[in-house]
Amino acid sequence: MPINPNYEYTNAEEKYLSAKTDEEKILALEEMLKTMPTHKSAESLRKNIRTRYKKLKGKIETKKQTRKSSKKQGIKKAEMQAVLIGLTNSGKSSVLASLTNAHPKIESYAYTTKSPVLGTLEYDKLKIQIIDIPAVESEYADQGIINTADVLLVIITNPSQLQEIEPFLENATKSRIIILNKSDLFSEQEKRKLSAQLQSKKYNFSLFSCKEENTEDIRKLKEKIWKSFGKIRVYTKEPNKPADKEPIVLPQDSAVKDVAEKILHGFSEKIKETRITGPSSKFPNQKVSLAHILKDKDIVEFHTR
Ligand SMILES: Nc1nc2c(ncn2[C@@H]2O[C@H](COP(=O)(O)OP(=O)(O)OP(=O)(O)O)[C@@H](O)[C@H]2O)c(=O)[nH]1
Ligand SMILES: [Mg+2]
Repeated sequence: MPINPNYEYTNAEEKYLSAKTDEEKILALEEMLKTMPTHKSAESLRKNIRTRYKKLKGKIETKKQTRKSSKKQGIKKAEMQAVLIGLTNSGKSSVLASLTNAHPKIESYAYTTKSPVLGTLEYDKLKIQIIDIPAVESEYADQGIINTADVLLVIITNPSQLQEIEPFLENATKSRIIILNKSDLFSEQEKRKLSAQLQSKKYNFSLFSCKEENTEDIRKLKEKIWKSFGKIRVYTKEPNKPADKEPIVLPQDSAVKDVAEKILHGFSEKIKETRITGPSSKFPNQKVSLAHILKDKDIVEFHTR
């Protein structure tokens, strides 16, 4: 459908096309938004411009943020790191408080969180670092952490917010969990509808409430978060002793040799015999080679020379 642009719009568009820097592009896009036709048939164009605008803003923010980078804020990346992403007031800090030992500032007004807050999620003796960052659309946003985290926890209060958040999530290959927070504000029927909607998009999602949280919901969400890292946990055991309570976390499809090397570099050369009990063994105490591929929750017993 023709959108019949006026002179100002055409002019702004030309500026955009000939812009050399991101800052020039942003200015031109702002002008395009201001001067573009307001009628219905121009709606998809407006959306398109807005998306371009937000993406560019995100990019410029990243540049700024690398200066006052996350290193300066003293965040050392843990083995498993997830970041809470969402618009302001979606409840990111509340989710951090529900899942971890952290006590972030939680307020009903917008843009409460102004710098990253760290928390440690504990699940089954596993420790997962969770970072609450300022709202993606805010001037305090931190693109750097979004890019380095292993898992993105996208906090929304309505599926429509996903479109607004998307331009800020450049690295689409990361594992993502959509958490529809404040589900206490919906009726049972509305919740079923929302679930069906998210399901139809094949999202990995959970409905959650920080107001009506219960231990079972929290446990399930923690489990989902752990699973999204795609790792396995393996318990080591000394002969004639019970297995260690603390698991060793490894990438999926790791071998017995990888466990040994993770315990101590060079340790695999000292191993005389390995016995496995668990999902990857055919029977308890099965003797296996260093090349044996492990599964989640295997117990590994090393006999050294
Ligand atoms: N009803 C309801 N309110 C919630 C829930 N989770 C958070 N809230 C409220 O929503 C408001 C915002 O919560 P925050 O956790 O500060 O939100 P945020 O996403 O961290 O917001 P900013 O840091 O300001 O961008 C607070 O008043 C919370 O009490 C929930 O599950 N249900
Ligand atoms: Mg917050």
